[in-house]
Amino acid sequence: MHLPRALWPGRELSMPGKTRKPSFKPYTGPAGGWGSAKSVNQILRHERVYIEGAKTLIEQNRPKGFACVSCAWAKPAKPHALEFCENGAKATAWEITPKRVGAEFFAQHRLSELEQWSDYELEAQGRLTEPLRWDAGSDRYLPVSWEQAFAEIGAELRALDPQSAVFYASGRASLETAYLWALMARLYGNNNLPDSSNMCHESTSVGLAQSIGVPVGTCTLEDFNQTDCILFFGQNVGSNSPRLLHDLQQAARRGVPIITFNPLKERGLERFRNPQSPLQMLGAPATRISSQYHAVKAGGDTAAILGISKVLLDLDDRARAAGEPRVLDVDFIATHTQGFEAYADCVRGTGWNEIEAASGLSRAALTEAASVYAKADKVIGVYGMGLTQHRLGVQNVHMITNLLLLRGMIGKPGAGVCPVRGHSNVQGQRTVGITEKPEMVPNDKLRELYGFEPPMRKGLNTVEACEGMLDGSVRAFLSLGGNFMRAIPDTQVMEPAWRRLRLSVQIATKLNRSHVIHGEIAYLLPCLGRIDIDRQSGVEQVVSVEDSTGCMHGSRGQVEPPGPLVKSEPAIVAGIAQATLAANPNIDWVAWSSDYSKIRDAIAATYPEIFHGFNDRLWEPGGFHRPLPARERRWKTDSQKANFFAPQSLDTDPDMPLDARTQVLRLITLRSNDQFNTTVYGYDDRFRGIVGTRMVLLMNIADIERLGLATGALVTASTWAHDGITREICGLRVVAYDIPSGCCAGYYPELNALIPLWHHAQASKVPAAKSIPVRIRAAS
Ligand SMILES: Nc1nc2c(c(=O)[nH]1)N[C@H]1C(S)=C(S)[C@@H](COP(=O)(O)OP(=O)(O)OC[C@H]3O[C@@H](n4cnc5c(=O)[nH]c(N)nc54)[C@H](O)[C@@H]3O)O[C@H]1N2
Ligand SMILES: Nc1nc2c(c(=O)[nH]1)N[C@H]1C(S)=C(S)[C@@H](COP(=O)(O)OP(=O)(O)OC[C@H]3O[C@@H](n4cnc5c(=O)[nH]c(N)nc54)[C@H](O)[C@@H]3O)O[C@H]1N2
Ligand SMILES: [Mo]
Repeated sequence: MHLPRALWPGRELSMPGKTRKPSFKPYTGPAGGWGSAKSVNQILRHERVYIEGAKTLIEQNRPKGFACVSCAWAKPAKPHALEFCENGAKATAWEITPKRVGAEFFAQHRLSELEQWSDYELEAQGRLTEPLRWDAGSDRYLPVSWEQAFAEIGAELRALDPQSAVFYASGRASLETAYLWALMARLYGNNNLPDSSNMCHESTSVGLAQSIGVPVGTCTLEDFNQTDCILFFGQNVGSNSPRLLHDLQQAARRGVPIITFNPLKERGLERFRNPQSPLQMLGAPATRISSQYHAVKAGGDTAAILGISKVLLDLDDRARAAGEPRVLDVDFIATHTQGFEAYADCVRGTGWNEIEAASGLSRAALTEAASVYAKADKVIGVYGMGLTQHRLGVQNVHMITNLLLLRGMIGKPGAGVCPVRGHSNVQGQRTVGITEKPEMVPNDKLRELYGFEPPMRKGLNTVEACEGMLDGSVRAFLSLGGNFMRAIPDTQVMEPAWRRLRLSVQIATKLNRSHVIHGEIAYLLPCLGRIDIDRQSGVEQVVSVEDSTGCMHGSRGQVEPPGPLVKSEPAIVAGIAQATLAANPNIDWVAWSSDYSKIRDAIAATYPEIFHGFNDRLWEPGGFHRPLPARERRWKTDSQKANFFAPQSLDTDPDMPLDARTQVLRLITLRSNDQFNTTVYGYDDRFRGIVGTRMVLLMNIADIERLGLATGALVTASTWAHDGITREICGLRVVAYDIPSGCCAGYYPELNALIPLWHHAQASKVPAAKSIPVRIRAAS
């Protein structure tokens, strides 16, 4: 199969009104600081929400305010004067923009034309305001009534085999909406509930559950106040969870060592100046964040952690021989864990040459990291996509947990494992039932409460839903937010399959590519965002979310909705459910969507351990925590212990060619400082010194020379694979960058056509977006 040589999106637009010539110049400022203040200013002005935006930002992440729609980082009980960051402010401005995209817009543009638009242009048109149905004759979206939309969607779904419909969720919708969405799918008859987590922290859900018996992290904000050492793997805090920088800054100022592993020197992990502190803005020096910075090779973390473990075992042997206090927590290991011997054997049996080659780090560097860890009493291991998005992403999660278990760093104050979640409620959606795995569902409770037999067949995750579209077994795709067609791998292969769907239904705030590529019958349904005031039967409703630390928060909308025809997400889900499902005497969709406190009662009845008294606890300052057995050293694993796992391979991308002089590089796809996933706010990445373009390839100078390329030259990247499919992206500009030789980096989602669908984590099926084997050649 040969796909066209791709330069997609066909063209790039700069921010309207000012065309910026692409330029590349290392950024010398800290994260935060005046650069951040300026950037917030710019987006408020650009989205024309200066006064409204400033007022709204004050309510961000505050008690009785709204939970930020950007990242999932924890919200403190005692918020800072302004509890928002540069990127949270961008997300807010982007959502409350007064720009609108309604029927007049679609009357002017056929979908075949909109397909040529960039991600930026599509979303920048503004908020969707009325329900739309694709009209085949004119190739346009035409207005339709909600009644008609629900009726046709319901009729189509009823006519299909329930196994052939998919209910995708991006991680932004509230706990209330997510509960209804999952219940609707199960009443309809399947567990086809893939979500964005399948491309993200599913390696965490699988790996941590096996290691310590909980699918989520064990740390709270209080642990960050008490910790005396932080190990930080593969997460770009400055761009993707900037409020965590406050916690890191406070720790760094207390002298807490922060040891970072990342192939790129991310500015937020180097230096930070708090833009909300007048003193710091007026000249106090920026805080140094990382005390050690190790530029590990992409896919090299397992080897790096194995190396650190090796030093720890050596230090422990010596301490024991000298009769000194032990370095390993031998009591913890004996009482609470299983599998230590096998792990220790693997560590002792692996040589330094192998470890250095696979990690790209020297023995001396790993010894330096281990020596600091060995002396600390309360250690937190933080990580992000740099660990999860690899072929052996689950192994990476096991490895960071092994490292913490060696010294008893789980289940005590100031210590623990801390995956930094992505979407603002992605963790919560799983907690209230969005999962394709029936064993994660309280099926007995569902039977008892709603008197039906929940489906027990495993549902489709994201990769499997794509496979189903390719083989034709998936016929309908309903999307609760997100931009599936841009976020998934192999976008060029998938788009034709997506067009063969019988039914595509998109519930969304803004226009994106997954809406303009569509099925035979296609609906685009506009919904309220979390910052909009949501009135049902004249009464303002509130919703709730779970943050990265397992803490639940209420959220109250602040601004008038974008138009009278826009419905709330719970109302849309209820509308589809009513039109699709047989009446059930135990379920009143209208009552639920008119009063969300009734949905919270249903959530509390289904998950009493976590959500008892939900409505009463909704506004507890700082939120309320879900119980986490691992925090109390109760291990809900098969062995009833915390498990060590020996790695199966040192390289987390074992199908990459091994030869160091190979022509194949490991491509890391990542986010800029000016995007939220597929939402592109602009074409600059301030921290990486890239201005005016996203079509870049960051390369080590030695690789540029070795491959006969030149800085600034245009190149083509093609995937190294043997499945007969040509995957290519041309028009990428080479930027010489401080990145380990053998690795290169570029932006998601522009490069997603290069990731084969099968190139995913073995155990979790998370696409291995951080290590794609590619060849680079000069543009012909
Ligand atoms: N402003 C903003 N905030 C966001 C998002 C956004 O797009 N914009 N997205 C949200 C979502 S859904 C998510 S999941 C999170 C994502 O937040 P992150 O987890 O930070 O995800 P990435 O930007 O993909 O970057 C991952 C980091 O891992 C590093 N890395 C790459 N490969 C490796 C490796 O093999 N080993 C190690 N140690 N490091 C590696 C990269 O250099 C980069 O610094 O952020 C959330 N927050
Ligand atoms: N190559 C590569 N691919 C990746 C990644 C990577 O690092 N590299 N990261 C992966 C990760 S971690 C993730 S989480 C996925 C993200 O995948 P998705 O979650 O599917 O994508 P988003 O870009 O977050 O979705 C943006 C769209 O959501 C809609 N939206 C925004 N707010 C709301 C709302 O309140 N309600 C509703 N109904 N709709 C709303 C808007 O229409 C907007 O266009 O991408 C994955 N893909
Ligand atoms: Mo994510």
